[in-house]
Amino acid sequence: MHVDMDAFFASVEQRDHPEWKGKPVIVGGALPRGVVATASYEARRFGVHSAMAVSRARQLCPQGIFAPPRFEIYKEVSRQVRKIMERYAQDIEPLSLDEAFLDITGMGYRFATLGEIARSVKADILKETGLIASAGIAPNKFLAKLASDLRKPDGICIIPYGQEASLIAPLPVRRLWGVGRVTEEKLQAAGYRTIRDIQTACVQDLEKAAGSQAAVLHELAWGIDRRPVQPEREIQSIGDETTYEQDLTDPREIDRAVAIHCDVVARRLRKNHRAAQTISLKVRFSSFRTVTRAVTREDPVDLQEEIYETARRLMKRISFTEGVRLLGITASKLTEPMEEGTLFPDRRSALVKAAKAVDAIQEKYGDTSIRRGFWLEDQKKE
Ligand code: TTP
Ligand code: MG
Repeated sequence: MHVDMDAFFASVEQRDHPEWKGKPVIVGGALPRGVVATASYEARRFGVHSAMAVSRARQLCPQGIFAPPRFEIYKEVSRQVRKIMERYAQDIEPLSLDEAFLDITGMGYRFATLGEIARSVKADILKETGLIASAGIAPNKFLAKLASDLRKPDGICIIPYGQEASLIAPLPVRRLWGVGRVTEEKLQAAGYRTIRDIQTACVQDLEKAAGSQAAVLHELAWGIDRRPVQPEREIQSIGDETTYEQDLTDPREIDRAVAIHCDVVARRLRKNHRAAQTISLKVRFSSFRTVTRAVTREDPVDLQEEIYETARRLMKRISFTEGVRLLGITASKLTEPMEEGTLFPDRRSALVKAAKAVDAIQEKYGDTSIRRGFWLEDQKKE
């Protein structure tokens, strides 16, 4: 089953501003050159759609209500919807804030019909969030997503086993998963307009228009898609450890190694949008004696400075009487990152900004493009 919220951001705004119900609402960037994130169905009638310049939307729909996005609220609703979905499926694969695949294989024992499952999910979402979703149920992901879109808004569409190929045959080729504007144009130029045209084509001919995509498109056209629902498994911990080629004996070197592990762990936490309440330090000495010390903090952390400060406290609880063979830092008891400015607002928000800037640079130019100072000595040696 694929569940997708109708005009998601705009519907949330209409829910929270009841006077906007039934009116064209356009959610988009507040800047003059911003684009439309989404438009209510009332606004879509004027030709307004996602990714259109807000200025263009104003021309098409001068009476529209233009609202800036409130991502925190949308994320919260998304979490609520996710919780509802969890009642219906163990394996859930979110695609974005407002849509997900649910593997409902085997749910038949709780519901008399497939339609019943879809109605029940939609009813729960409406009751608990005040919002409307559309649902599609089909033998695979490609068809379920296509189905949820077919009867939008407030739609339920079921593609039963055996009817896959015939039901989608009349639809335009653009409905095939992976066919964007470019491929669509190529296919049309070669005379393929509907999915039926792809079904009846031979793969060799199709290759001339669609290249390496041809075989996949041919299968999709017949309603075949073998991709499984891939649930996000919650990560329980994030750790980083190194066994050193030569045992570390210099306290400054040990300290620096800990700082580096903290940096790696902090970055991975931020990348996964997680923060940790428990930090543990593992030390293995030359004799293979291994000690682990952990501390659980009240405030979840995701900055190197915070994790390092915690690790330093843990180090004080260990007596370093021999060489260090292995060092590791692990972050666990993972939760949502702290809201900005909750604690030590000024200092922390400066650190958060710095961390975000470094993350962005490393993301774009690679890990070694920018490093915190404590990494430096290593490179000098090299
Ligand atoms: P969609 O599900 O594509 O659109 P929608 O929910 O607004 O409308 P529909 O009823 O057709 O499903 O996207 C979900 C949200 O993601 C949407 O409300 C706003 C956001 N979004 C953008 O910010 N930019 C975009 O280009 C698109 C397509 C969506
Ligand atoms: Mg949607």
